[in-house]
Amino acid sequence: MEKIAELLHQYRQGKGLPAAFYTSNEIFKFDVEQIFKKTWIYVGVVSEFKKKGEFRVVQVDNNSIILVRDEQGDIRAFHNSCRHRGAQICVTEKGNVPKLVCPYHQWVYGLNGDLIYAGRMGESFSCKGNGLKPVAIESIAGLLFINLSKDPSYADIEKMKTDLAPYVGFYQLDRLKVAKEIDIIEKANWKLVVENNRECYHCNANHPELLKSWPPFGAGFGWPDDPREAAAIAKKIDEAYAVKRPLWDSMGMTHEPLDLTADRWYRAMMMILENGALSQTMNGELACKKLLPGFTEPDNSDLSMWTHFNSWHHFMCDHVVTTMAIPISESETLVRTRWLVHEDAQEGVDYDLDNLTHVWVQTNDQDRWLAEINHAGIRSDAYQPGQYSEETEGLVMNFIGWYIKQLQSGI
Ligand code: 3BY
Ligand code: FES
Ligand code: FE
Repeated sequence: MEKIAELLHQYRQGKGLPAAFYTSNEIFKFDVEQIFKKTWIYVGVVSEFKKKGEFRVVQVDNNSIILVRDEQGDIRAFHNSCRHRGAQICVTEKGNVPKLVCPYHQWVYGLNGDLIYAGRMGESFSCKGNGLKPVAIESIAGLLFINLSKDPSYADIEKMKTDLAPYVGFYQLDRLKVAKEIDIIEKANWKLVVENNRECYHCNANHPELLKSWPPFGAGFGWPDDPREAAAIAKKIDEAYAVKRPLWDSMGMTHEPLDLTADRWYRAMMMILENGALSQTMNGELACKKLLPGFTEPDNSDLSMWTHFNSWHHFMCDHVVTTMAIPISESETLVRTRWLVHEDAQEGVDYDLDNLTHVWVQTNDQDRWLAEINHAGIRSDAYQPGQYSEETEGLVMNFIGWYIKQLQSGI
């Protein structure tokens, strides 16, 4: 604790963190207690749970969590630890079950977590009071967030719901399906994974596939050096938005930019895809011929959303790409990406999986490599925190500021 207080003291606003924040196991443990077990973590999307009994298991540090759609259609979260002798109940990562049955001595739990059967326990034993321990779970128009704290901050998630649900709601996530899910494990501290995600300073040199459709200027991603050129581009962007806004309004889309503030730890921005692209594909054409339920015509918009600390999303007219980062250790981070399409879209007819996933498979791999060389370089004796760029790394600075604030509250 003293060490962390001392390190926090060394931290200078506007610069990166001292190396130990990225490399020390002791600080990782502190991150676990102060952040992963206190804040709302993005863990999944309603589109994964089509039927009742459909479940997913997600690991957050030592806790295995079951997410399951119950009889009423609600998605619940429970600790994956039997109330008998503690065994894990769900031992596969996903599946569909009528009840949750512990493999050890077959105690049976309902999908609402209640213990409903325990054999040979004698008359004095009561199932009541032996239900699975619940975990707080909230849905932001279908994006699922859990909180492992015994006393979660509902004010935080309610504010986020009010702010973000209008943006996300348009995309009707309950009418989409997961076409593909891919996990990668990055050999980098989770904060480097997030820092990399919060800037596009690295994009021009590293993301050729993304840049086929990604607007290369504006909105914190940097401007050309020549002020006249920058002004001309800004004018072009303004004109493009002036044309799109009334159209989005008429479709009922929420599209005003929602910026980070001192107490807003998430951000939404409606982007207009570049080069005439309608979707984040290599040729800019739709990745899925069946448009998402809210669209009758193709549209070149990309609602981009980022939440501290662990998610980023792109909502387009034909598919959604949604990503979560879950820290594993001080030097490993799970990055799980899902591609969602209309639930009635057919693979091979409406979409080709390789075409649908190509841009973000490549982009994620490039970002993995960047986070890994960043982590490896920080381990050098010569590393000292360098200065962030005000123009292009403002969102990184905001994330680091948020991180420091979370740590300070625990000291
Ligand atoms: O789109 C993303 O999620 C991030 C933000 C900026 C760069 N990058 C690819
Ligand atoms: Fe689950 Fe015994 S540990 S039934
Ligand atoms: Fe990137």
